[in-house]
Amino acid sequence: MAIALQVKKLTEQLEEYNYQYYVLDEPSISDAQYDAVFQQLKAIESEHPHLLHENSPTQKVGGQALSKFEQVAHEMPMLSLDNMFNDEALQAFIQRASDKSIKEVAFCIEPKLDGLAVSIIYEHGLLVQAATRGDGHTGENVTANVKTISNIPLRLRGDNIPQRLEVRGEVFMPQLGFDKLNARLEALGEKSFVNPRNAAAGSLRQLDSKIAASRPLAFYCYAVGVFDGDLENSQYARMQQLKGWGLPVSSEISRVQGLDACLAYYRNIVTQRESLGYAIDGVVYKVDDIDLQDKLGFVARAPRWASAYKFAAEEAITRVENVEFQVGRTGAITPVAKLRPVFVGGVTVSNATLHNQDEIARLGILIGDDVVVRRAGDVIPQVARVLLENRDLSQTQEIHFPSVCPVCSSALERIVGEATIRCTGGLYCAAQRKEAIKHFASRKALDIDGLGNKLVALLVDHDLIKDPAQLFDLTLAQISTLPRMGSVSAKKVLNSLQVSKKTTLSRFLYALGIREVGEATANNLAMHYKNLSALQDAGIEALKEVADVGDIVAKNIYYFFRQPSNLQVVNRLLEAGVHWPDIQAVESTTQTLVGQTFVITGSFANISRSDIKSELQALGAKVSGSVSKKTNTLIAGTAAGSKLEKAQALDINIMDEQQLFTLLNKQ
Ligand code: I6G
Repeated sequence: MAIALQVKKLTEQLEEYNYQYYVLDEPSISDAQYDAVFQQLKAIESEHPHLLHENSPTQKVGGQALSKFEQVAHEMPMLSLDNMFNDEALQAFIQRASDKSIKEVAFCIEPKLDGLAVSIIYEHGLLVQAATRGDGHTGENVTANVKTISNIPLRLRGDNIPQRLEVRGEVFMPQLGFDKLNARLEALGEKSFVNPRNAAAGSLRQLDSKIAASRPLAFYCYAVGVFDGDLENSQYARMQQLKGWGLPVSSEISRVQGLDACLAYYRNIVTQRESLGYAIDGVVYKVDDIDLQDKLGFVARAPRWASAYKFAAEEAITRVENVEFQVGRTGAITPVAKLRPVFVGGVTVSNATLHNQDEIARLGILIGDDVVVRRAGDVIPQVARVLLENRDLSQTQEIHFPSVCPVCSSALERIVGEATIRCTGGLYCAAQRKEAIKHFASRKALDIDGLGNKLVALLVDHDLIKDPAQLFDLTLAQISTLPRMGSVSAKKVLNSLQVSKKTTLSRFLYALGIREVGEATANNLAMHYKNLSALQDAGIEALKEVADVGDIVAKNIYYFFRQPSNLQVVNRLLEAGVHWPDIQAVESTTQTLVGQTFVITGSFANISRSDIKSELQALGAKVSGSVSKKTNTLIAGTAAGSKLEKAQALDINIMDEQQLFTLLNKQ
């Protein structure tokens, strides 16, 4: 037999065995038999390297280490899910979906794995890219690591596979593999992982894919992202399609109707939780009908057609050894219980927030008390209750709320109607200064690389900066004389500071740390006012016209810009050269495609699809995933499939790559 044909046959044989083993859970041969075929293929590939394909089943071993992960923009944002914590919330979710439907609504349900979300793209059936969720818009390119995960096919099998298909799902580490990995690390004298989720995250973020390959990771798909062509119109049926193409889908997935069946599924999974062999933290409910999903749409960053019913938080008993008072960015004083370390909800907990003075009174807690601590998912550990029956008055002490700020000794104030007590020191208070500067430099704000918490603390403690604007006055000499800061790191920080000056109005507004102005509100303000001075001049009533801005937020913004010290910081930042593109000017000169809807299909020789999408959006266009009567133009690359046919049938304008480049004004 010709060697190339033999390679093809052995490859197909191994792919079929993998499918039987990992997807169907029905192996047809022994491990030894599998290994014999694997070794045969490997031997041929090493003798005939030109026949070695990068997606060969032998290539699940990792390759050269990377120096860093590249950033990947998601073509469709990777959203998060809303959470539900009781049966009533589930009932309300089902009701909201049912209100939009004339038929009884079916739900596709599956356990919520406690791992990391990833997006995997297949083109012409071959795995070409895998990325972490990141912030939902941009993640890290972890293709080399994901390719080593045993149950992820490097090539899809079967018929009618979309030319381009993005699958989304969870990478996780099964319990058995986790236990073995930790035993191995401990035997080597290395640090073990605290829980399977951290182990999965640590493994997926290995720059050396050979290390990732040695880690027992697994994957289950739970959604389709972008795709060409047509898929089934039901979530459940889509998941079965993915399974048919060789992708692993949870065997617990089910389609049911009605509250009783939805609740029964949840209760059943709770009883099975310990025996599943992997960590889960709830159950995900999705409206099954994709048309109904589209009708329900999205709210903020989560779909209205899906929600996660989370398991009750885990609890453990421990002792309060002390209570400390932390000062936050806005001066809020938060009492924090320092606990005898206890393992709960997958991590060792030694701090729990007591929120405020009212909560201390409500709990009736004393230092030295035994308490029940509760932790769910990523939520900050809470003290659920005090075990009064264990209290020994000779061993307990009352908690005294400080009468002045524990950091700067400024007076404290409590606004009527608010539970929070705040330090009045503002940026005079070193704690508020540190938090304000950390916030200013954070990723969603000015994103100053290298300016981490430790360096901020050093800068403030050495009295080098008192507010964010002074960051831009720092000199090489000042930074490099700080402990553990050589001149190389200092130069990097100065360079990052320089780079960060070029920003956007929305990042700048968020960075200012105005109380209750988060990322989304900052963006709404920027889009509404378009420039800083219009926003600064706006009155409270006018501010309330901006999306998501209510009375309290409007007042926070208004008074922020009436405070001379804040205005001074803003002006000094502008003088230091912090700048952003003028939104109005950009819009009037470049928003040439406003009101037009584009669809992109096929492959392009000189530009990626995500770049086409970003460029069109930058010109004001809407980019949609499917062709309809509302589509103005289809951008069709090579091997464009059913979207091209549909666009032709609907007589929609079609552009090829060359015409697209003309439109985008590119060479
Ligand atoms: O975070 C998630 C976990 C599980 C999900 C999800 C899921 O389905 C089983 N599905 C969606 C649509 C999203 N997040 C956004």
